[in-house]
Amino acid sequence: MLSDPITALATPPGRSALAVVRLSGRGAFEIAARVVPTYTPEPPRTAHLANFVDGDGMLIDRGLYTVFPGPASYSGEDLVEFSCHGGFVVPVRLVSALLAAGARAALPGEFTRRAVLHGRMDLLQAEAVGDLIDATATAQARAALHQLDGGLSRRLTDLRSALLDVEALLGYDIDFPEEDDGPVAPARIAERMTDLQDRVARLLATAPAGERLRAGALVVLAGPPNVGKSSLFNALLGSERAIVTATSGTTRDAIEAATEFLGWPIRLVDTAGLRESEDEAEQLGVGFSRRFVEAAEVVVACEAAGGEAGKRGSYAELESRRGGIVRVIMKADLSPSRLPRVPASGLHTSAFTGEGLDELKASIVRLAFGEQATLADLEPGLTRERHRIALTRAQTALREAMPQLSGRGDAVLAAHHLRDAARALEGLVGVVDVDEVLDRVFRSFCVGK
Ligand SMILES: Nc1nc2c(ncn2[C@@H]2O[C@H](COP(=O)(O)OP(=O)(O)OP(=O)(O)O)[C@@H](O)[C@H]2O)c(=O)[nH]1
Ligand SMILES: [Mg+2]
Repeated sequence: MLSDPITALATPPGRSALAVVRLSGRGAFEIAARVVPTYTPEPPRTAHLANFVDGDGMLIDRGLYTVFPGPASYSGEDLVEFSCHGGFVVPVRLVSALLAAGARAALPGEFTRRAVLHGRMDLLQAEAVGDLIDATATAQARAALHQLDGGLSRRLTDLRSALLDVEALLGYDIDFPEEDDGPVAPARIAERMTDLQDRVARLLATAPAGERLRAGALVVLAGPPNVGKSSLFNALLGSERAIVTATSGTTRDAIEAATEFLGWPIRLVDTAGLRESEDEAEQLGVGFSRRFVEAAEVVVACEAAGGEAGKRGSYAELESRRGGIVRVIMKADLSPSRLPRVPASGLHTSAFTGEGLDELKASIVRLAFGEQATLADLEPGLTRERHRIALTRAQTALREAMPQLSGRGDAVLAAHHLRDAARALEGLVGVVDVDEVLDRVFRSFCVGK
């Protein structure tokens, strides 16, 4: 049922000073009154201090509750937020008491889902709520806040109304076909269509960067064995994740770790040293390395320090791929005076002294996030596959409309394609309530959101 009362813990379970429990839906206030003997809905949006009790009148905790009458609440329904002490007992007892008093346990993302269904936010904003919660780097949080603020929604809504405008122009043409030149000059429609196609293409062009920002850029450390890749990996992460030994061929598997550099999300990968080997496990590891190098957004090409001759020569292999590459000369501490410090030859780093690590992080961010890193405020763009699929559908529909707009074309058919393009955008923003879309969007949410 759409508005049946639901409840859930909105904060992570476990030891904490405070926990927040939410209750939303029809009858929420009556249910709250069964758990709070002194319950009063007045004044709303104000914290009340009160005892919370279970069905037997046993004290659960003394805490705060706040009443948010719908529709001006997060979910758009009558909603009560309880803040109680955290830990393993109090929040669970409070939720149980609310369940016993008539609420049901909320499904993942159900509060936000209701916010969408009640028009408190659109689907893109709901996705942004999820992204904000899942953000591990500040740049991700910033982009999510921007989307939550409606930036992307506005861009798509504008596009949709531009589409409907053209459709209306066509409709005029269809209704008054006898007028030879037509009341609407074909050139005017053609011009508008070109503009629409440009706008769709520009939005689609934001998808790779947006998706990379959500997922994190894949950055792969690669190079000959024993040059210090795993040591650099650990130094960049600030923790001992990969095994380091003085023996060549230490790393066999690719090791991936999620981290952030200067507020940008990075998936950092340490790989097995690139060399021909007799050892089967090492050979397989080298195969992995090559695949990661292929897929990487940025490769850190690790070269032995000047003193360690004979470990050069793997650059050609790394540079033949497309995408960003940072050349790094390792173990700068070994022979600092003898090293040529020419910037063009690459960065000098030392996992032991920390030299060059900040420069390396900055170079990686520049390559991985390019213009986004220099833009103070991110332009709202696409961030998910779902967005890309919808925009691609709109693009195809516009393309199909084009031939129907010329002299011998069928204006009715053109209007049909435009409608299809508009519908693609509507499904994206959530103007239409497609249950399947909702399910997909909220599947990954946490309970209580
Ligand atoms: N002096 C100095 N030694 C380093 C530095 N980084 C790594 N080493 C040493 O170099 C050796 C190899 O280091 P690893 O980090 O295991 O090298 P690797 O490139 O991961 O090696 P494989 O996994 O075998 O490909 C170890 O003995 C490290 O202690 C550094 O910055 N300075
Ligand atoms: Mg290693």
